[in-house]
Amino acid sequence: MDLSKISQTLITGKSDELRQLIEEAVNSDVKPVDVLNQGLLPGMDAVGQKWKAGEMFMPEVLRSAKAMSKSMDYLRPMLKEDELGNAGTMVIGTVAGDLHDIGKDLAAMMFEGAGYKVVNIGIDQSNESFVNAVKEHKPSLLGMSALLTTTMPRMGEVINSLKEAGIRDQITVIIGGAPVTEEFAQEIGADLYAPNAGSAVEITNEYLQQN
Ligand code: B12
Repeated sequence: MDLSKISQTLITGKSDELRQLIEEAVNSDVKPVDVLNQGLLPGMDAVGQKWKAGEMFMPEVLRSAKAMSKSMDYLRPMLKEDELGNAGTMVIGTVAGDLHDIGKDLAAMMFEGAGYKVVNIGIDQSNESFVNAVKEHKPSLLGMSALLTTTMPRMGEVINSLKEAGIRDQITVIIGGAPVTEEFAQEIGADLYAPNAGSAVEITNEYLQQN
């Protein structure tokens, strides 16, 4: 099945049609993780680009985002079936002042699919909430997302708070979000940066194998 149809339908935001296509794909033995990686993720990336280029407007973007969420609700239980085993716990959230969660939720889902127990603490999370969540859930991995250049500095602050609490060394920190870069990750002392949700698990697993 041509999974680019799924990308195209996601861009149009037609939830029912999209659901039908996803069901067809899954029923014709396409792996749910491929529906996500080769259908939905490229579609959502295109939505971001089209909005930036002025080819899509906010109501359309939101329609696509809603269709993406609904598709995620449908796919999530199936991705869990793909689990490779118990890879550990991950805490993930969007930093304070930032309400964007589509990319963060996609990253969370990819880690779930790879066998992590994911504790998604949501959007607009204070530095303290991140530290408290790490203390409470004792994850091996902490993921932070920021979509605004103005909220990116919160990531460095969370890392500093973790150091102050004496727990920085117990976890691997991975950051992401459209404005985030590898250089920025190094600057603030994060362990890892992933440019997209699709590559995040691979980057993490490679790093964990070497460290
Ligand atoms: C959808 C959207 C919104 C929606 C968010 C809905 C939601 N539930 O998330 C709404 C309408 C609420 C919104 C609001 C605003 N937005 Co907005 N938004 C976007 C938009 C169009 C798409 C973001 C998105 O979902 N992309 C699709 C996902 C799949 O991509 P992604 O988030 O980058 O995630 C991928 C990777 O980055 C990575 N990733 C992301 N997080 C993480 C975390 C980890 C741990 C890892 C490993 C990977 C990872 O994996 C993901 C999948 O591959 C972007 C444009 C863009 N090109 O990014 C603007 C954009 C981010 N928004 C912008 C702005 C300015 C705003 C507002 C200030 C607008 C306003 N004037 O009110 C507000 C701010 C609200 C706030 N306080 O946060 C600007 C930011 C500019 C900047 N440089 O700071 C952008 C870039 C648009 C632009 N070109 O101007 N927005």
